[in-house]
Amino acid sequence: MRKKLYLLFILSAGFLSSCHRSNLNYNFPETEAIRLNQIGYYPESKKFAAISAHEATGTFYLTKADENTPVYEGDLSEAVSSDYSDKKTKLADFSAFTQKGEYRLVIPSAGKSYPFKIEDGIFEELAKGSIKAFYYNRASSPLLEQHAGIWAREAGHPDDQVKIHASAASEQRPEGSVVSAPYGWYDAGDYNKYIVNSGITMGTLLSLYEDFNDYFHHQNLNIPESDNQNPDLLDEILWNLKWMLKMQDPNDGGVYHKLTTAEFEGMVMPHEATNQRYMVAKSTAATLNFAAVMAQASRIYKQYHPSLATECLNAAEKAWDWAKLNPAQLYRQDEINKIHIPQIQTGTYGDNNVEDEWIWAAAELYISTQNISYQENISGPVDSFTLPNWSNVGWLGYYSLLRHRNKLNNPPKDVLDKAKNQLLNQADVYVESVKNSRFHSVMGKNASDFNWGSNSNAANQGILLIQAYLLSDKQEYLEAALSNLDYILGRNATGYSFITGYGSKTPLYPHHRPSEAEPDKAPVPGFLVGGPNPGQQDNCDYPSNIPDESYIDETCSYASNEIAINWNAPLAYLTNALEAIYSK
Ligand code: 9MR
Ligand code: 9MR
Repeated sequence: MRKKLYLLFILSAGFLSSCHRSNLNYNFPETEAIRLNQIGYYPESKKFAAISAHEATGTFYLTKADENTPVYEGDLSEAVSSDYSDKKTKLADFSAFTQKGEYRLVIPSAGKSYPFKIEDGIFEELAKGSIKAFYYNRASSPLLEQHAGIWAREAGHPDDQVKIHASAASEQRPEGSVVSAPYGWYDAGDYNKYIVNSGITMGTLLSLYEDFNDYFHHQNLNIPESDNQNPDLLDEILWNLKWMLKMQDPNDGGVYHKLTTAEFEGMVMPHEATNQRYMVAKSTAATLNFAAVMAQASRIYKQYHPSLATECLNAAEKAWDWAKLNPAQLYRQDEINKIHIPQIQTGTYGDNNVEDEWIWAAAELYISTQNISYQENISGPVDSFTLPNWSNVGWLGYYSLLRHRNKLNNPPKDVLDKAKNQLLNQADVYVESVKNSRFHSVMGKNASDFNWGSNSNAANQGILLIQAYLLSDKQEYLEAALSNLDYILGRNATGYSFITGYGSKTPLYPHHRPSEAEPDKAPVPGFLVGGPNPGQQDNCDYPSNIPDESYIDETCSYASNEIAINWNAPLAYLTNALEAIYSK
């Protein structure tokens, strides 16, 4: 039985102070065994903590963070087992406690948790930080102290002298000719810029703006453009958009796969990473990602930068035409390296199936132009729902079609109905899976949730649930989305809050060159690390092979502890969407 002990304390201030002087038996040592959202909870939302079953029995308590007096107590759940290990957890449910403040959770057999808050706007700072992270990864710009604080740094990578690699040579732009493609965000812990991964990243951020634009008219990120009249989110996205436009060959509309050094640079600051950069091979996947992003951007920026919006739409149509003529230009780095020098060893983002890219590009072009001829490429049967990732973007297209369903010329009713059904069915599956989950989250139901960048799966599942909420208004979808943010912020098998600088136990050694190159500083904040990945492709010394524990906070570990723009974008979506919804 839960007892609302705190009600007693408001009866008399004298009772409260004498109570907290005498009642020392809740003063337990802090333990990381109690897994909870290390930032906190909304007053009205579900609140759970988890603990491994053998460490916990009986009753749990909530105390104020700086006092040892219990304000709430409850019973731990029965042990919940895992489908892919013999580990069990018990859950503490304190959803009924809604008093604002700062607390700790105490389990006498284990200790007391990190402090956490119950507040309105609990994720407001994190929501900003998740977007500000993109600013910190800007290429071609110094970061000034007034915006970047201790992470101020010199400009790196002007990218105004990029060489056309042999794989990208054309009549007008022969091998070795020089082009300019400045700006953009570094992809990840490395300094290269890849169009395919920019695709899903930009699509996710632009969709965040389309879904919640009101919210962004008040958000201040303290970036160099914060003083102008436009939403900071759109200013930040613009930094990468300007770069992407330069990745299109104006002569034929094809888009280069990436702008990169031949090999990864060392662990140095941006301005010290000065090796020659190349434009490498045009590809169908890059060109269709580009078409989708430019088409979506054209409708969003129309109000702010009309001529840029026109440029984007023209670029999108030109890219589409190139893809029609070159539908099977897959990016095969091994093949390129057999015939060209220098060999290119950086990230491949090779995608052997571009069906989903056609769907996404067609959907965005159709929405922005209202030209029904694009329906040809989206009217095929919608398969079951598949979670978006950099190589699987079809559902970005369906999300957009559903978002604009009431504004379409001659809407493809059949496609829209199917997409809506499949989206809601998947959301129901996610809601169900929380019920038997060891960490009370959607994330982690299946061992297959844990791959390279697994934390982005948690965030992308959250996006699906927010889409379901927007279509249905059902609170349970919102709660399920929140359960995955709780997972990311510490209610998980590792005990880490996976975002640099946000939480009590956070990654200190992310695989991120600017963070590694200045080891005396805290890592650059606001970045979501990849997370548990039993693939362990980096051969670092992991503490566990169990899928949800296969994570190590070491710079060595690019397969579990790197950061990346396509992982931060869904984090930004999830946190900002929740804040936008809960602040209404
Ligand atoms: O730093 C690189 C990281 O961004 C990539 O995700 C990773 C996989 O492609 O590769 C990292 O670079 C490593 C390279 O692959 C092998 N030599 C050591 C490099 C730094 O750890
Ligand atoms: O996120 C990518 C992951 O899905 C792939 O399995 C992995 C190996 O190809 O590459 C990841 O992307 C990396 C990219 O290749 C280079 N920059 C860093 C990216 C994140 O680790």
